[in-house]
Amino acid sequence: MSARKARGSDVVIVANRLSVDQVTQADGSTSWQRSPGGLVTALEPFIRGRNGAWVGWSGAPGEAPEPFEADGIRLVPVPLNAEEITRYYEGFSNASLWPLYHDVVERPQYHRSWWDTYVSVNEQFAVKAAEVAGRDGVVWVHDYQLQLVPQMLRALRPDLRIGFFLHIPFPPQELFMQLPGRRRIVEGLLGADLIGFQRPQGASNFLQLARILCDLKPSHGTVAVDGRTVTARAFPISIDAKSYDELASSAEVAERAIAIRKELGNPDRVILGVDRLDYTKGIGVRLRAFYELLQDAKLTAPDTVLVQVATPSRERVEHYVTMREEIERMVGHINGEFGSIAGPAVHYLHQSMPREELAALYRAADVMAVTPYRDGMNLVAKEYVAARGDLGGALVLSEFAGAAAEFRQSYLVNPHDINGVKDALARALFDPPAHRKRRMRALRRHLFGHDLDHWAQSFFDALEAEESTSADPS
Ligand code: ADQ
Repeated sequence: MSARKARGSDVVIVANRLSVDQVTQADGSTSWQRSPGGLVTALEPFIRGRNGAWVGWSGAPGEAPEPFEADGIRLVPVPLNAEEITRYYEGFSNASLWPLYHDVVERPQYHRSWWDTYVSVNEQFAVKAAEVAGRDGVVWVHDYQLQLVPQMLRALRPDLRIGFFLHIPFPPQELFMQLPGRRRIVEGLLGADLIGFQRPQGASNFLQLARILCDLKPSHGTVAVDGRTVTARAFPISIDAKSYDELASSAEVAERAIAIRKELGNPDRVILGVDRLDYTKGIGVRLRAFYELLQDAKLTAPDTVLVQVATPSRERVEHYVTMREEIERMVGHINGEFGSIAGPAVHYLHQSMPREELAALYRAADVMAVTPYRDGMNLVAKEYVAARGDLGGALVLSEFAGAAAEFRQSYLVNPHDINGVKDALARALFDPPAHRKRRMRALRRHLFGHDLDHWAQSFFDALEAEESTSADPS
Protein backbone atom coordinates (compact mmCIF):
# COMPACT_ATOMS: atom_id res chain seq x y z
CA MET A 1 0.00 0.00 0.00
CA SER A 2 1.41 3.41 -0.94
CA ALA A 3 1.99 5.98 1.80
CA ARG A 4 -0.58 8.18 0.15
CA LYS A 5 -3.26 5.53 0.16
CA ALA A 6 -2.57 4.73 3.79
CA ARG A 7 -2.89 8.41 4.67
CA GLY A 8 -6.10 8.98 2.74
CA SER A 9 -6.95 12.08 0.74
CA ASP A 10 -7.16 15.58 2.21
CA VAL A 11 -9.69 16.73 -0.38
CA VAL A 12 -12.30 14.42 -1.88
CA ILE A 13 -14.80 15.30 -4.58
CA VAL A 14 -17.87 13.10 -4.77
CA ALA A 15 -19.95 13.44 -7.93
CA ASN A 16 -22.23 11.22 -9.97
CA ARG A 17 -19.59 10.96 -12.70
CA LEU A 18 -15.86 10.51 -12.46
CA SER A 19 -13.70 13.17 -14.06
CA VAL A 20 -12.82 10.64 -16.78
CA ASP A 21 -15.00 8.42 -19.01
CA GLN A 22 -14.32 4.80 -19.75
CA VAL A 23 -14.28 4.33 -23.52
CA THR A 24 -14.27 1.02 -25.39
CA GLN A 25 -12.03 0.83 -28.46
CA ALA A 26 -12.86 -1.01 -31.69
CA ASP A 27 -10.73 -4.00 -30.57
CA GLY A 28 -12.76 -4.31 -27.35
CA SER A 29 -10.08 -2.90 -25.06
CA THR A 30 -11.00 -0.04 -22.72
CA SER A 31 -9.25 3.19 -21.84
CA TRP A 32 -9.94 6.41 -19.94
CA GLN A 33 -10.59 9.82 -21.45
CA ARG A 34 -10.97 13.12 -19.63
CA SER A 35 -14.71 13.90 -19.67
CA PRO A 36 -15.81 17.20 -21.21
CA GLY A 37 -18.17 18.41 -18.42
CA GLY A 38 -17.87 21.82 -16.79
CA LEU A 39 -17.65 20.41 -13.27
CA VAL A 40 -14.47 18.54 -14.06
CA THR A 41 -12.86 21.64 -15.49
CA ALA A 42 -14.00 23.55 -12.42
CA LEU A 43 -12.58 21.32 -9.77
CA GLU A 44 -9.53 19.56 -11.15
CA PRO A 45 -7.13 22.44 -10.50
CA PHE A 46 -8.28 22.56 -6.88
CA ILE A 47 -7.65 18.97 -6.03
CA ARG A 48 -4.54 18.31 -8.09
CA GLY A 49 -1.48 18.68 -5.91
CA ARG A 50 -3.58 18.50 -2.73
CA ASN A 51 -3.49 14.76 -2.42
CA GLY A 52 -6.95 14.88 -3.95
CA ALA A 53 -9.38 12.12 -4.87
CA TRP A 54 -12.48 11.96 -7.01
CA VAL A 55 -15.26 9.44 -6.29
CA GLY A 56 -17.77 8.81 -9.07
CA TRP A 57 -19.38 6.46 -11.56
CA SER A 58 -17.44 5.57 -14.72
CA GLY A 59 -20.43 6.04 -17.06
CA ALA A 60 -20.61 2.37 -18.03
CA PRO A 61 -22.60 -0.46 -16.39
CA GLY A 62 -20.93 -3.28 -14.51
CA GLU A 63 -17.86 -3.93 -12.42
CA ALA A 64 -15.83 -0.88 -11.42
CA PRO A 65 -12.08 -0.94 -11.97
CA GLU A 66 -9.72 -0.58 -9.01
CA PRO A 67 -8.91 3.01 -7.97
CA PHE A 68 -6.20 4.50 -10.18
CA GLU A 69 -4.29 7.71 -10.66
CA ALA A 70 -4.66 10.16 -13.57
CA ASP A 71 -3.15 13.65 -13.89
CA GLY A 72 -2.26 13.70 -10.20
CA ILE A 73 -5.76 12.81 -8.96
CA ARG A 74 -6.77 9.52 -7.36
CA LEU A 75 -9.87 8.26 -9.19
CA VAL A 76 -12.19 5.99 -7.24
CA PRO A 77 -14.88 4.38 -9.42
CA VAL A 78 -18.28 3.45 -7.96
CA PRO A 79 -19.85 0.51 -9.82
CA LEU A 80 -23.46 0.78 -11.03
CA ASN A 81 -25.28 -2.15 -12.60
CA ALA A 82 -27.86 -1.76 -15.38
CA GLU A 83 -30.80 -1.78 -12.95
CA GLU A 84 -29.18 0.90 -10.76
CA ILE A 85 -28.57 3.07 -13.81
CA THR A 86 -32.23 2.76 -14.82
CA ARG A 87 -33.64 3.42 -11.35
CA TYR A 88 -31.18 5.76 -9.62
CA TYR A 89 -29.84 7.73 -12.60
CA GLU A 90 -32.43 7.73 -15.39
CA GLY A 91 -35.32 7.22 -12.99
CA PHE A 92 -35.19 9.08 -9.67
CA SER A 93 -32.46 11.57 -10.65
CA ASN A 94 -33.58 12.45 -14.17
CA ALA A 95 -37.28 11.64 -14.32
CA SER A 96 -38.29 12.58 -10.71
CA LEU A 97 -35.86 15.17 -9.31
CA TRP A 98 -34.80 16.93 -12.53
CA PRO A 99 -38.30 17.97 -13.67
CA LEU A 100 -39.45 18.69 -10.09
CA TYR A 101 -36.49 20.98 -9.39
CA HIS A 102 -37.01 22.77 -12.73
CA ASP A 103 -40.48 24.12 -11.96
CA VAL A 104 -42.24 20.95 -13.13
CA VAL A 105 -41.67 21.97 -16.78
CA GLU A 106 -42.46 18.28 -17.43
CA ARG A 107 -44.48 16.14 -15.06
CA PRO A 108 -42.18 14.26 -12.65
CA GLN A 109 -42.68 10.51 -12.35
CA TYR A 110 -42.35 8.79 -8.99
CA HIS A 111 -41.75 5.07 -8.43
CA ARG A 112 -40.96 3.47 -5.11
CA SER A 113 -38.33 1.19 -6.66
CA TRP A 114 -36.52 4.26 -8.03
CA TRP A 115 -36.41 5.83 -4.58
CA ASP A 116 -35.17 2.63 -2.93
CA THR A 117 -32.33 2.40 -5.44
CA TYR A 118 -31.53 6.12 -5.03
CA VAL A 119 -31.05 5.43 -1.29
CA SER A 120 -28.87 2.36 -1.82
CA VAL A 121 -26.69 4.01 -4.49
CA ASN A 122 -26.21 7.09 -2.29
CA GLU A 123 -25.09 4.70 0.46
CA GLN A 124 -22.49 3.17 -1.90
CA PHE A 125 -21.09 6.61 -2.71
CA ALA A 126 -20.96 7.52 0.99
CA VAL A 127 -19.12 4.28 1.88
CA LYS A 128 -16.53 4.86 -0.87
CA ALA A 129 -15.97 8.48 0.21
CA ALA A 130 -15.58 7.36 3.83
CA GLU A 131 -12.89 4.85 2.77
CA VAL A 132 -10.92 7.36 0.72
CA ALA A 133 -10.95 10.49 2.89
CA GLY A 134 -8.04 11.10 5.24
CA ARG A 135 -8.52 12.03 8.89
CA ASP A 136 -10.13 15.50 9.29
CA GLY A 137 -10.27 15.79 5.49
CA VAL A 138 -12.64 17.86 3.40
CA VAL A 139 -15.27 16.20 1.25
CA TRP A 140 -17.22 18.17 -1.33
CA VAL A 141 -20.35 16.36 -2.60
CA HIS A 142 -22.03 17.48 -5.83
CA ASP A 143 -25.51 17.71 -7.14
CA TYR A 144 -29.02 16.32 -7.07
CA GLN A 145 -28.05 12.68 -7.65
CA LEU A 146 -26.29 12.54 -4.25
CA GLN A 147 -28.40 14.53 -1.80
CA LEU A 148 -28.44 11.78 0.84
CA VAL A 149 -24.65 11.39 0.88
CA PRO A 150 -23.81 14.18 3.39
CA GLN A 151 -25.86 12.63 6.19
CA MET A 152 -24.74 9.06 5.40
CA LEU A 153 -21.12 10.13 5.27
CA ARG A 154 -21.34 12.05 8.54
CA ALA A 155 -22.69 8.94 10.26
CA LEU A 156 -19.66 6.98 9.01
CA ARG A 157 -17.03 9.70 9.46
CA PRO A 158 -17.93 12.45 11.97
CA ASP A 159 -14.36 13.86 11.75
CA LEU A 160 -14.83 15.14 8.18
CA ARG A 161 -15.82 18.58 6.99
CA ILE A 162 -18.55 18.11 4.43
CA GLY A 163 -19.68 20.55 1.77
CA PHE A 164 -22.49 20.10 -0.74
CA PHE A 165 -23.21 22.08 -3.89
CA LEU A 166 -26.44 21.86 -5.90
CA HIS A 167 -25.90 22.73 -9.57
CA ILE A 168 -29.60 22.97 -10.38
CA PRO A 169 -32.30 25.17 -8.79
CA PHE A 170 -33.73 24.23 -5.40
CA PRO A 171 -37.52 24.50 -5.71
CA PRO A 172 -39.95 26.37 -3.47
CA GLN A 173 -41.99 24.61 -0.83
CA GLU A 174 -45.14 24.40 -3.03
CA LEU A 175 -43.31 22.13 -5.49
CA PHE A 176 -40.87 20.32 -3.19
CA MET A 177 -43.70 19.02 -1.01
CA GLN A 178 -44.74 16.68 -3.90
CA LEU A 179 -41.64 14.60 -3.43
CA PRO A 180 -42.00 11.19 -1.79
CA GLY A 181 -38.97 11.00 0.52
CA ARG A 182 -38.94 14.80 0.91
CA ARG A 183 -37.92 14.81 4.57
CA ARG A 184 -35.13 12.30 3.94
CA ILE A 185 -33.72 14.58 1.24
CA VAL A 186 -33.68 17.63 3.53
CA GLU A 187 -32.12 15.57 6.35
CA GLY A 188 -29.61 14.16 3.88
CA LEU A 189 -28.43 17.65 2.92
CA LEU A 190 -28.34 18.77 6.56
CA GLY A 191 -25.51 16.29 7.09
CA ALA A 192 -23.24 18.87 5.39
CA ASP A 193 -21.56 21.80 7.19
CA LEU A 194 -22.04 24.04 4.17
CA ILE A 195 -24.74 23.75 1.48
CA GLY A 196 -24.18 25.84 -1.63
CA PHE A 197 -26.84 26.89 -4.13
CA GLN A 198 -26.66 28.81 -7.40
CA ARG A 199 -28.97 31.60 -6.19
CA PRO A 200 -29.94 33.00 -2.77
CA GLN A 201 -33.53 31.90 -3.46
CA GLY A 202 -32.41 28.25 -3.45
CA ALA A 203 -30.82 28.70 -0.02
CA SER A 204 -33.89 30.35 1.44
CA ASN A 205 -36.23 27.71 -0.09
CA PHE A 206 -34.09 25.05 1.55
CA LEU A 207 -34.03 26.67 4.99
CA GLN A 208 -37.79 27.14 4.90
CA LEU A 209 -38.19 23.42 4.20
CA ALA A 210 -35.82 22.57 7.06
CA ARG A 211 -38.21 24.53 9.30
CA ILE A 212 -41.35 22.87 7.94
CA LEU A 213 -40.16 19.28 7.52
CA CYS A 214 -37.54 18.92 10.27
CA ASP A 215 -38.97 21.30 12.86
CA LEU A 216 -35.73 23.34 12.96
CA LYS A 217 -35.28 27.06 13.56
CA PRO A 218 -33.15 28.58 10.80
CA SER A 219 -31.89 32.10 11.30
CA HIS A 220 -29.74 34.35 9.09
CA GLY A 221 -28.73 31.67 6.62
CA THR A 222 -27.78 29.05 9.21
CA VAL A 223 -29.53 26.35 11.18
CA ALA A 224 -28.50 24.39 14.26
CA VAL A 225 -28.71 20.60 13.84
CA ASP A 226 -27.61 18.18 16.57
CA GLY A 227 -25.22 20.74 18.07
CA ARG A 228 -23.68 21.62 14.67
CA THR A 229 -24.17 24.76 12.62
CA VAL A 230 -25.20 24.21 9.01
CA THR A 231 -24.88 27.14 6.61
CA ALA A 232 -26.93 27.50 3.39
CA ARG A 233 -25.69 30.15 0.92
CA ALA A 234 -25.46 31.06 -2.73
CA PHE A 235 -22.22 30.42 -4.63
CA PRO A 236 -22.99 31.20 -8.27
CA ILE A 237 -20.82 28.93 -10.43
CA SER A 238 -18.74 30.39 -13.24
CA ILE A 239 -16.23 29.48 -15.95
CA ASP A 240 -12.51 29.91 -16.52
CA ALA A 241 -13.14 33.24 -18.24
CA LYS A 242 -9.50 34.05 -18.94
CA SER A 243 -8.69 30.81 -20.73
CA TYR A 244 -11.95 31.02 -22.73
CA ASP A 245 -11.12 34.58 -23.69
CA GLU A 246 -7.64 33.55 -24.82
CA LEU A 247 -8.97 30.64 -26.84
CA ALA A 248 -11.61 32.77 -28.55
CA SER A 249 -9.10 35.53 -29.38
CA SER A 250 -6.63 33.15 -31.02
CA ALA A 251 -5.91 33.50 -34.73
CA GLU A 252 -7.21 29.96 -35.43
CA VAL A 253 -10.59 30.67 -33.83
CA ALA A 254 -10.89 34.05 -35.56
CA GLU A 255 -10.20 32.38 -38.91
CA ARG A 256 -12.69 29.63 -38.19
CA ALA A 257 -15.36 32.20 -37.21
CA ILE A 258 -14.96 33.88 -40.61
CA ALA A 259 -15.10 30.49 -42.34
CA ILE A 260 -18.29 29.59 -40.44
CA ARG A 261 -20.05 32.73 -41.67
CA LYS A 262 -18.89 31.97 -45.18
CA GLU A 263 -20.17 28.40 -44.97
CA LEU A 264 -23.51 29.79 -43.79
CA GLY A 265 -23.64 31.83 -47.03
CA ASN A 266 -22.38 35.11 -45.51
CA PRO A 267 -25.70 36.08 -43.91
CA ASP A 268 -26.16 39.62 -42.55
CA ARG A 269 -27.05 38.26 -39.12
CA VAL A 270 -26.51 35.05 -37.20
CA ILE A 271 -28.49 34.04 -34.13
CA LEU A 272 -27.03 31.15 -32.12
CA GLY A 273 -28.37 28.65 -29.61
CA VAL A 274 -26.12 26.08 -27.86
CA ASP A 275 -27.65 23.70 -25.35
CA ARG A 276 -27.83 20.19 -24.10
CA LEU A 277 -31.00 18.91 -25.76
CA ASP A 278 -33.17 19.29 -22.66
CA TYR A 279 -36.78 20.39 -22.21
CA THR A 280 -35.74 22.92 -19.57
CA LYS A 281 -33.59 24.86 -22.07
CA GLY A 282 -36.49 26.46 -24.01
CA ILE A 283 -35.12 25.59 -27.46
CA GLY A 284 -38.69 25.57 -28.81
CA VAL A 285 -39.22 29.11 -27.44
CA ARG A 286 -36.48 30.64 -29.58
CA LEU A 287 -37.50 28.59 -32.64
CA ARG A 288 -41.05 29.88 -32.21
CA ALA A 289 -39.89 33.50 -31.78
CA PHE A 290 -37.61 33.25 -34.84
CA TYR A 291 -40.42 31.69 -36.90
CA GLU A 292 -42.83 34.48 -35.99
CA LEU A 293 -40.26 37.19 -36.75
CA LEU A 294 -39.92 35.66 -40.23
CA GLN A 295 -43.71 35.50 -40.60
CA ASP A 296 -44.00 39.15 -39.52
CA ALA A 297 -41.28 40.02 -42.09
CA LYS A 298 -39.23 41.64 -39.30
CA LEU A 299 -36.50 39.25 -40.44
CA THR A 300 -35.86 37.48 -43.71
CA ALA A 301 -33.99 34.25 -44.40
CA PRO A 302 -31.32 33.44 -45.38
CA ASP A 303 -30.18 37.03 -44.66
CA THR A 304 -30.71 36.10 -41.03
CA VAL A 305 -30.15 32.52 -39.91
CA LEU A 306 -30.52 30.68 -36.64
CA VAL A 307 -27.86 28.10 -35.80
CA GLN A 308 -29.01 25.69 -33.10
CA VAL A 309 -26.46 23.26 -31.68
CA ALA A 310 -28.05 20.65 -29.44
CA THR A 311 -25.86 18.13 -27.62
CA PRO A 312 -27.44 14.67 -27.45
CA SER A 313 -28.52 14.05 -23.87
CA ARG A 314 -30.31 11.42 -21.73
CA GLU A 315 -31.55 9.67 -24.82
CA ARG A 316 -33.10 6.77 -22.92
CA VAL A 317 -35.39 8.98 -20.81
CA GLU A 318 -38.89 9.21 -22.32
CA HIS A 319 -39.36 13.01 -21.97
CA TYR A 320 -36.19 13.55 -24.01
CA VAL A 321 -37.29 11.30 -26.86
CA THR A 322 -40.57 13.19 -27.35
CA MET A 323 -38.93 16.59 -27.00
CA ARG A 324 -36.33 15.79 -29.64
CA GLU A 325 -39.09 14.82 -32.07
CA GLU A 326 -40.94 18.07 -31.36
CA ILE A 327 -37.86 20.25 -31.90
CA GLU A 328 -36.92 18.48 -35.11
CA ARG A 329 -40.49 18.80 -36.41
CA MET A 330 -40.38 22.56 -35.72
CA VAL A 331 -37.03 22.93 -37.50
CA GLY A 332 -38.41 21.06 -40.53
CA HIS A 333 -41.53 23.24 -40.49
CA ILE A 334 -39.58 26.53 -40.42
CA ASN A 335 -37.18 25.40 -43.11
CA GLY A 336 -40.00 24.13 -45.29
CA GLU A 337 -41.63 27.55 -45.18
CA PHE A 338 -38.66 29.94 -45.07
CA GLY A 339 -35.67 28.01 -46.39
CA SER A 340 -34.59 28.28 -50.02
CA ILE A 341 -32.30 26.58 -52.48
CA ALA A 342 -29.68 29.04 -51.20
CA GLY A 343 -29.91 27.46 -47.75
CA PRO A 344 -32.10 26.79 -44.70
CA ALA A 345 -33.32 29.39 -42.21
CA VAL A 346 -32.41 27.15 -39.25
CA HIS A 347 -29.18 25.17 -39.17
CA TYR A 348 -29.79 22.42 -36.64
CA LEU A 349 -26.87 20.31 -35.41
CA HIS A 350 -27.67 17.45 -33.05
CA GLN A 351 -24.07 16.84 -32.05
CA SER A 352 -21.32 17.52 -29.57
CA MET A 353 -18.53 19.86 -30.62
CA PRO A 354 -14.94 20.52 -29.64
CA ARG A 355 -14.37 23.60 -27.48
CA GLU A 356 -12.54 25.41 -30.32
CA GLU A 357 -15.49 25.01 -32.68
CA LEU A 358 -17.93 26.28 -30.03
CA ALA A 359 -15.69 29.29 -29.39
CA ALA A 360 -15.64 30.04 -33.14
CA LEU A 361 -19.44 29.80 -33.26
CA TYR A 362 -19.68 32.23 -30.33
CA ARG A 363 -17.39 34.64 -32.21
CA ALA A 364 -19.44 34.22 -35.40
CA ALA A 365 -22.82 34.94 -33.77
CA ASP A 366 -24.39 38.41 -33.65
CA VAL A 367 -26.89 37.30 -31.03
CA MET A 368 -26.71 34.45 -28.54
CA ALA A 369 -30.17 33.22 -27.51
CA VAL A 370 -30.29 31.55 -24.07
CA THR A 371 -33.97 31.04 -23.21
CA PRO A 372 -34.41 28.30 -20.58
CA TYR A 373 -37.66 27.98 -18.64
CA ARG A 374 -35.49 27.30 -15.62
CA ASP A 375 -31.73 26.75 -15.31
CA GLY A 376 -29.42 26.54 -12.29
CA MET A 377 -26.87 28.87 -13.88
CA ASN A 378 -26.26 28.32 -17.64
CA LEU A 379 -22.59 28.29 -18.50
CA VAL A 380 -23.20 28.83 -22.21
CA ALA A 381 -24.22 32.43 -21.45
CA LYS A 382 -20.94 32.92 -19.57
CA GLU A 383 -18.86 31.25 -22.29
CA TYR A 384 -20.39 33.55 -24.90
CA VAL A 385 -19.52 36.66 -22.89
CA ALA A 386 -15.99 35.36 -22.25
CA ALA A 387 -15.56 34.72 -25.98
CA ARG A 388 -16.49 38.28 -26.99
CA GLY A 389 -13.26 40.12 -26.28
CA ASP A 390 -14.04 42.05 -29.46
CA LEU A 391 -17.09 43.49 -27.59
CA GLY A 392 -19.24 42.32 -30.50
CA GLY A 393 -22.40 40.28 -30.12
CA ALA A 394 -25.38 40.54 -27.79
CA LEU A 395 -26.79 38.16 -25.20
CA VAL A 396 -30.53 37.45 -24.96
CA LEU A 397 -30.98 35.73 -21.60
CA SER A 398 -33.93 34.20 -19.76
CA GLU A 399 -34.76 35.72 -16.37
CA PHE A 400 -35.16 32.13 -15.17
CA ALA A 401 -31.49 31.22 -15.66
CA GLY A 402 -29.26 31.67 -12.61
CA ALA A 403 -26.94 33.77 -14.81
CA ALA A 404 -29.66 36.45 -15.03
CA ALA A 405 -29.01 37.44 -11.40
CA GLU A 406 -25.50 38.49 -12.44
CA PHE A 407 -25.95 39.52 -16.09
CA ARG A 408 -28.35 42.42 -15.58
CA GLN A 409 -26.94 44.12 -18.70
CA SER A 410 -28.04 41.34 -21.04
CA TYR A 411 -31.32 41.50 -22.99
CA LEU A 412 -33.41 39.81 -20.30
CA VAL A 413 -36.55 37.93 -21.36
CA ASN A 414 -39.41 35.96 -19.89
CA PRO A 415 -39.39 32.74 -21.97
CA HIS A 416 -43.12 32.25 -21.38
CA ASP A 417 -43.84 35.53 -23.18
CA ILE A 418 -43.18 34.90 -26.89
CA ASN A 419 -43.85 38.53 -27.83
CA GLY A 420 -41.27 39.63 -25.28
CA VAL A 421 -38.72 37.14 -26.67
CA LYS A 422 -39.37 38.38 -30.23
CA ASP A 423 -38.95 41.96 -29.09
CA ALA A 424 -35.69 41.23 -27.26
CA LEU A 425 -34.25 39.30 -30.23
CA ALA A 426 -35.07 42.20 -32.56
CA ARG A 427 -33.52 44.75 -30.17
CA ALA A 428 -30.42 42.64 -29.70
CA LEU A 429 -30.06 42.35 -33.48
CA PHE A 430 -30.76 45.98 -34.38
CA ASP A 431 -29.67 48.17 -31.42
CA PRO A 432 -26.84 50.57 -32.34
CA PRO A 433 -23.39 48.93 -32.07
CA ALA A 434 -22.26 51.42 -29.38
CA HIS A 435 -25.19 50.42 -27.18
CA ARG A 436 -24.53 46.69 -27.66
CA LYS A 437 -20.86 47.26 -26.91
CA ARG A 438 -21.66 49.04 -23.66
CA ARG A 439 -23.74 46.11 -22.50
CA MET A 440 -21.10 43.56 -23.46
CA ARG A 441 -18.39 45.52 -21.65
CA ALA A 442 -20.47 45.53 -18.44
CA LEU A 443 -21.15 41.77 -18.71
CA ARG A 444 -17.46 41.06 -19.18
CA ARG A 445 -16.49 43.23 -16.24
CA HIS A 446 -18.77 41.21 -13.98
CA LEU A 447 -17.65 37.86 -15.40
CA PHE A 448 -13.94 38.47 -15.05
CA GLY A 449 -14.41 39.51 -11.41
CA HIS A 450 -16.43 36.34 -10.71
CA ASP A 451 -14.73 33.46 -12.48
CA LEU A 452 -14.46 29.78 -11.75
CA ASP A 453 -11.52 30.15 -9.45
CA HIS A 454 -13.44 32.71 -7.40
CA TRP A 455 -16.36 30.24 -7.12
CA ALA A 456 -14.31 27.24 -5.97
CA GLN A 457 -12.06 29.33 -3.72
CA SER A 458 -14.97 31.02 -1.98
CA PHE A 459 -16.68 27.67 -1.38
CA PHE A 460 -13.55 26.11 0.12
CA ASP A 461 -12.92 29.25 2.20
CA ALA A 462 -16.45 29.18 3.57
CA LEU A 463 -16.19 25.47 4.33
CA GLU A 464 -12.98 26.05 6.25
CA ALA A 465 -14.57 28.98 8.11
CA GLU A 466 -17.35 26.58 9.12
CA GLU A 467 -14.73 24.42 10.74
CA SER A 468 -13.44 27.23 12.92
CA THR A 469 -17.02 28.12 13.95
CA SER A 470 -17.87 24.52 14.87
CA ALA A 471 -14.57 23.97 16.66
CA ASP A 472 -15.01 27.11 18.78
CA PRO A 473 -15.94 25.82 22.25
CA SER A 474 -17.53 29.12 23.38
P1 ADQ B 1 -26.09 21.90 -17.94
O1 ADQ B 1 -27.56 21.74 -17.84
O2 ADQ B 1 -25.39 20.83 -18.68
O3 ADQ B 1 -25.40 22.06 -16.50
P2 ADQ B 1 -24.83 24.48 -18.89
O4 ADQ B 1 -24.53 25.23 -17.67
O5 ADQ B 1 -25.35 25.35 -20.00
O6 ADQ B 1 -25.90 23.34 -18.70
O7 ADQ B 1 -23.53 23.77 -19.40
C1 ADQ B 1 -23.47 23.13 -20.62
C2 ADQ B 1 -22.00 22.90 -21.02
O8 ADQ B 1 -21.98 21.99 -22.13
C3 ADQ B 1 -21.32 24.18 -21.47
O9 ADQ B 1 -20.01 24.20 -20.97
C4 ADQ B 1 -21.30 24.08 -23.00
O10 ADQ B 1 -20.20 24.65 -23.64
C5 ADQ B 1 -21.29 22.58 -23.22
N1 ADQ B 1 -22.01 22.27 -24.47
C6 ADQ B 1 -23.26 22.58 -24.79
N2 ADQ B 1 -23.56 22.15 -26.04
C7 ADQ B 1 -22.43 21.57 -26.50
C8 ADQ B 1 -22.09 20.91 -27.72
N3 ADQ B 1 -22.95 20.76 -28.73
N4 ADQ B 1 -20.84 20.42 -27.84
C9 ADQ B 1 -19.96 20.54 -26.83
N5 ADQ B 1 -20.22 21.13 -25.67
C10 ADQ B 1 -21.45 21.63 -25.50
C11 ADQ B 1 -25.87 22.01 -15.15
C12 ADQ B 1 -27.00 22.97 -14.79
C13 ADQ B 1 -26.63 24.39 -15.19
C14 ADQ B 1 -25.32 24.81 -14.50
C15 ADQ B 1 -24.26 23.75 -14.70
C16 ADQ B 1 -23.02 24.03 -13.85
O11 ADQ B 1 -28.21 22.56 -15.44
O12 ADQ B 1 -27.67 25.29 -14.85
O13 ADQ B 1 -24.88 26.02 -15.05
O14 ADQ B 1 -24.73 22.45 -14.36
O15 ADQ B 1 -23.36 24.18 -12.51
